[in-house]
Amino acid sequence: MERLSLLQSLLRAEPYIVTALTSPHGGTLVNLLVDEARALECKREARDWPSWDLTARQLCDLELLLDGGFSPLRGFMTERDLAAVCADMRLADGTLWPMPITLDVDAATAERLEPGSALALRDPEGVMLAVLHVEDVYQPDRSAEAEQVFGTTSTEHPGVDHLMRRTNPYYVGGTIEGVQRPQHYDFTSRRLTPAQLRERFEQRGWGRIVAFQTRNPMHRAHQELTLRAAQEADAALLIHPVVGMTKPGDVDHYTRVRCYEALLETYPDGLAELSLLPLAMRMGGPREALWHAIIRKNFACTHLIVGRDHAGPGSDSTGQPFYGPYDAQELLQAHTAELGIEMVPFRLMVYLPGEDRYAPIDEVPDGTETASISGTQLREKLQTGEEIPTWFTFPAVAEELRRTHPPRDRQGFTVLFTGLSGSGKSTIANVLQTKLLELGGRSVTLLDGDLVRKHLSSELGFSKEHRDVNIRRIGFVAAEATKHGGIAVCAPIAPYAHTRQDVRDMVSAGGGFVLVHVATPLEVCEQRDRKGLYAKAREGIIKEFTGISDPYEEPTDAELTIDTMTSSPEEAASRIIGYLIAEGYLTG
Ligand code: PPS
Repeated sequence: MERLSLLQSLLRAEPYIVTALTSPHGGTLVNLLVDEARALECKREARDWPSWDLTARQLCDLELLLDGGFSPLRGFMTERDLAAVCADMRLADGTLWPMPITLDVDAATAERLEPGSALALRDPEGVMLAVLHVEDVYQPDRSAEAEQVFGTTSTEHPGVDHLMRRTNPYYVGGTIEGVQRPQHYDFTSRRLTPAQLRERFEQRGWGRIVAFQTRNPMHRAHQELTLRAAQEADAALLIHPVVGMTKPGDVDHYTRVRCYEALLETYPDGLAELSLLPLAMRMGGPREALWHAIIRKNFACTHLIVGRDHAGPGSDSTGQPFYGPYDAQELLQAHTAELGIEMVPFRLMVYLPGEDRYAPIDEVPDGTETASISGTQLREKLQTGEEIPTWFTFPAVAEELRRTHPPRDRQGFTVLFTGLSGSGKSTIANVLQTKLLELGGRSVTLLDGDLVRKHLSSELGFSKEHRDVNIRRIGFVAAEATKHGGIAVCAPIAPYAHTRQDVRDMVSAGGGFVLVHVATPLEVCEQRDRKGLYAKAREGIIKEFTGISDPYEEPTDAELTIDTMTSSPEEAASRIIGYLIAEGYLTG
């Protein structure tokens, strides 16, 4: 679509203020923020409207909608647009747009909405950020969406996992009026909007700009790649890392930004700019690469570097990659003309120790010695405190990573026991706590099932919903203790696999996580029946009893399985200590 006709259609379709900025850089930029008078009016009117507190993902999406990073979108997708995007990577009007941008809400909120109504969108503190003028409310087919967008329904894919497990059941489509931008307090001078970046490029006299997208710390290979790309494209360089949401388990953005700032110092003067992108990635591989290109065009870039497995989630648990390593490059190639931004494709960069330089793997003659350090290998080096070679990364970057990733024996960890009532969890947890205290040097928090229910979760029952809340509370406390270098030993039944996974995710962000399955069979627990609960459960006096009238999902991901028929509590605790020493969490 031409700039002028897009601008006309934007203004014609809008009953309220939508400004559009045309710049020599990038295409037409949508700006959904209204002026002060209208913002005040919206806030006043909103007293009678339903409200929705935006999730972390939705906050990221809203910010890019408001500032025009998602131009030409003017709101969250209607059912028609979503169907077209899923099927053809296009909006219903034919504009190329590969990624669903939807607002998911719960049933209670959906019930209060209909076409023509307004929804106040608020940040987690309740500050109103925007109005959504509702066009439709619909229930999406999330499996079909997963299949079409990500090419799989496997929840091992983080984008699918988010869609299937963390997305509310209703979507609300409609246009947006922005009242205020989401507030950030970190690295504020580095968070340039598309309009600000356009201005910056103009000030610097940059006409050709190649963007580098990343969600990882940057090392020498990345610097070499970006320098080569800038040279090839005869362009200046924008290092444009994602600081919204990335793949679970990634290095946190605070650490990464300090790493990027250290690296920026090593670029030739006047060549590179660093700006932070508040994007929530979906890890959608080729489709996501196309999306990244559209976003970078909005941020006034003329080129985008696309390397190996761009925005891909890697492989599933069987080692099968979700996308081919160069699928993203192929898809972008096919759409270059329509995109209006060029791709600079790159192969994997490898180090040539004999020549002390980096080169793309396809330019390395057969038989040449090469070296590289994978993300997993780097994590291992950080965990063990092993030296990180200077050919791999700049010392200042390594130093930043060490500050937030101390070796494992200085990190906190959580041991989560799971097993049926009466399986022996509490007894082993108590022995483990005592042994850990005997070793000394760390604080230990014991979160036993019964104790937690007495104090932290005293108002909860045993419905699925309540059990989930209970386990997430335990996970929250354990994650806090772990993050601060302590040890949490938890012993609830934790019967559901997905809630255990949530605890694993919460804890792993700040330290180690060990799941221990106390696998005492139901018959044995029932025979022991130390508290007389099984008898009551069989008589129906206690409802929803795990193993009798409520399910127990056996873990398939436990680090350790304890058989209480063949080992005593002391032996079980010793085995766990042995595991913790072997994994580097404790020194022997
Ligand atoms: S859960 O599912 O993880 O939230 O359960 P948890 O917090 O560990 O609580 C389990 C203890 O509560 C007692 N109890 C029950 N267990 C299972 N199902 C039902 N309906 C139930 N009602 C009471 C029981 O004593 C459990 O203690 P343990 O130590 O596991 O035997």
